[in-house]
This record gives sequence, structure tokens and C-alpha cells, in this order.
Amino acid sequence: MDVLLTYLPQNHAGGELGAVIIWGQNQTLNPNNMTILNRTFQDEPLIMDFNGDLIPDVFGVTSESNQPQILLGGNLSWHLALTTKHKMRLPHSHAFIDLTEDFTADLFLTTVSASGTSQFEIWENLDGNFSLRTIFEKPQNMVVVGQSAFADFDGDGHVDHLLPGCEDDSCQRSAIYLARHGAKQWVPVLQDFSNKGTLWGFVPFVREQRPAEIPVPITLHIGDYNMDGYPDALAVLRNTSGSGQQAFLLENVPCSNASCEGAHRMFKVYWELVGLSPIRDAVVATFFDIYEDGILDIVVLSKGPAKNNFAIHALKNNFEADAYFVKVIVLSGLCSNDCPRKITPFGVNQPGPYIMYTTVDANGYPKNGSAGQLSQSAHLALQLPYNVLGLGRSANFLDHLYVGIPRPAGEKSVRKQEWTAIIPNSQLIVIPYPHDVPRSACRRLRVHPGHHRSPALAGEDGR
Ligand SMILES: [Ca+2]
Ligand SMILES: [Ca+2]
Ligand SMILES: [Ca+2]
Ligand SMILES: [Ca+2]
Repeated sequence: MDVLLTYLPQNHAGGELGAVIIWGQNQTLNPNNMTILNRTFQDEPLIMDFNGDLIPDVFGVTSESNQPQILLGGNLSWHLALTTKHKMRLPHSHAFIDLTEDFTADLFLTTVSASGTSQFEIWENLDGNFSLRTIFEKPQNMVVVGQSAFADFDGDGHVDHLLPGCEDDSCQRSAIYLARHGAKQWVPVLQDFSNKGTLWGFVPFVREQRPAEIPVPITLHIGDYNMDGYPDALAVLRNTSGSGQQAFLLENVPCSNASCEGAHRMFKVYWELVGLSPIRDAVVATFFDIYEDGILDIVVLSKGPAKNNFAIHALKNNFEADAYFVKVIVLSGLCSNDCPRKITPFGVNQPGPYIMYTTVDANGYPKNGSAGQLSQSAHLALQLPYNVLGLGRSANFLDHLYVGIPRPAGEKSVRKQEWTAIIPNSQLIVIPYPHDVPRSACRRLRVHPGHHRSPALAGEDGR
């Protein structure tokens, strides 16, 4: 695994970012073996697989052109990625994820219209070439637009678009909207940010030429913490009267008011959560499977008393529920050189694979779920290099599990593999090899024993 690092070059007035790739060597990184890219980026780049060879590529607008460029992994050559009439939004929340139900990752771009408003473009992957399929607008009332997040919010097997933001410049009125799969209509899934007379709101993004601290855009970090098959979120909110900011867990629950009817689901804020509430001045909160047991724990970054004195907190998820999950990791199936003795190469976690399951819930109704792997990488997206999909309380087998991977230009057939009768509480490692024969993709299955959990989140302070 290699590491791409972006940095603000010294004495560089424009706010452009430099980037360096430090090459992985077995289990380690060698600081003497790195490549400094010869172009600077307008914004943090997106890691995707533009040419579908399962080698990650670097996408972004560079100093060379105002059109997005792609740096192809492998031979490190620069190419024009696509031609768009619109400028990229700063900060962007581009994504590389299937939005057209063919299990092939498309390119989602956040751009700015001619009149200066935020908009979204879906560039569909058609036989390996990206072409503009649709452009749609932000919710009408949204003034401050946060980072787009993709999750199967309503659990129907198709990925939906979540958008946090504010309906005024100072974020006194915050909101989270949802556009269900294929719909352009925005439905609010959270608008009430008040608790016991205190009004909370998102923290607006401040863009400075030379930021003193890491600028963090308004972001939802997605994960199904209670494994009921409906993805939940973590968000950082600040007290609008100005006394600090905290991380909150947003649980995905059935819609119980008129405004979210079109989404069927909505977010409920846990205003007081043991473990999370005591962490003052949280900056970022995200999910992480610390114990590698398929249960998502929480990691919080907070500001210390002194400037740039950050602390990382880890919270173990002890929520009690008899729920099941499946954990899926999709690797590249590539060796850096020839694969010796015809062993199946593992490779590393890929951007772009798309996963979907179908099963039957505890009441006998069909239940689906889907997720993209590593669809976003910039601005502390902090996505996990695997997906944990909650299955609720049903111990039924997964009827089907589908995994699709990107494919190169000119290849017409979709690279998609299907498995049947997967046991719940298992971890699947999917290794597509050889790439052009997806049916031969191998899977390694690890089954976790049953686990017991006790209520609340236990704090493990990493200070
Ligand atoms: Ca590639
Ligand atoms: Ca697609
Ligand atoms: Ca959905
Ligand atoms: Ca959930």
C-alpha cells in the first residue's frame, strides 16, 4: 500500500496543494522512496480508478489546466480526464461510486453553476468512458452546502445521496437532506437541531489561503453502528450560542413526521451519549472497527487546550443488540511484479467496488442493502477500506451477495460476481483474479463467533 500526502508548499501564495507519493515496500514505507508530483492541485485530489485497471489513479484540477486531470497509477502519466463547462466546488466532495445500478463505479462531481450555485454532476461510466448523464441542483433553501455522502439510507439495495448543510450563512438553521436513488427531489431527514433549549448547528467551513488549522468541511461519517441494516452517521455540531462543539451520533430511524415522508426514514440525534458527550471541542468523528469483529467503534479527534494540540479518542461500541452483519473487503488481485508460482495475488483495498446483498428480515420481508467501497478520499472523508453491512436481527443466510468492480475502456460486459447463501457474521475477502474473468473471482470467508454486548459506549481515552 502506498501513501499519497498533500501539503501546502512554503512560500506558495495561491493556496495550491503539492502532493507526494511515498511508495509502500512490503509492510512498511521508505521515506527515501517517494515521488513528488510535478503539478500542484487546486483542491485535495480524489483517488479513483479512472481506467479500470485496478491501479488507483489521482483525479483533480491541477496547475496545468482548468479542466480535471488524471494521473494514472502505474506509469504516472497525466491525461485530461474529462471536459466540463463548470468549475469544481471548493472544497469538493467528488465520489467514485455506482449511481446507475450496473455495478460499475460512476464519477460524481460537485461543481458550481454559471450563476455560482452548488450543483452535482453524474458522469456515467459507459463501457469504460465517463460521459455526463445528469446535472442537478442543491436543495433550494440550502445556503451553506456540506459534503455529499452516499449510503443506502432506506435499505432498498440502492445507494442514496445525503447532503448536510445550513439554511443561513452562520448555520443557525442546519439541515440534512436526502435524494433517494435516481430521484432529483430533496427530502429533509433532519431539521430539528435543538435540545433542551440549546440550538446546535453545523460548523461552517472557512477557507483561508494559509490555514492555521486543518479546515474541516461539514461532513457526515457513515456507518451502521447498531447493525439494523440502516446506515447511521456521526456529525460534529457546535452550540450556536458559542460554547464549544461536540460529536453526535445520528441514528437512522423510521420517519415520524410529515416532512420526511418521501424518504421513509430520518435521523434522530443522540444528544447525550455516554462516552461521546464528555469529549469537548470535537473536530472529526468517524467509525472504525477497532477490534476487527465486524462491530463499528468510534474514533474522535478533538482540539486540546493549546492550538494544534489535538487528541484522538477511541470509543468501543458496546450497544446491546442481537444483530448480524457481513463484512466485505474487495482487493485488487494484483502483484507488483509477475505473480510467482501462479499464486493468487491479494493486492490492496480498491476505490470503486460496489456491494449489494438481498436477504429476508426477521419478519419474512425482503431486505436489501448496498454500499460502495472507498468512494471518497479527500477532506478527511476517512472512509473505511471495507464495508460492514448490518443485517438486523435475522440470522437468515444472505440469498445473494453481488460485488462489481471497475473495468477498462472498451470492455462491454460488467465485471460482477455473485455468491449465494452467505452465512451471517462472516467476513468476505473478495480477490478479483484474473480481472477479466470475474466469475473466477475468489472469496475467502471468515466466520465470527457470536458476540455479546452490553449497553452504552465505553470511553477509552487516547490522550
Ligand atoms: Ca487505474
Ligand atoms: Ca454505473
Ligand atoms: Ca436506497
Ligand atoms: Ca443503523
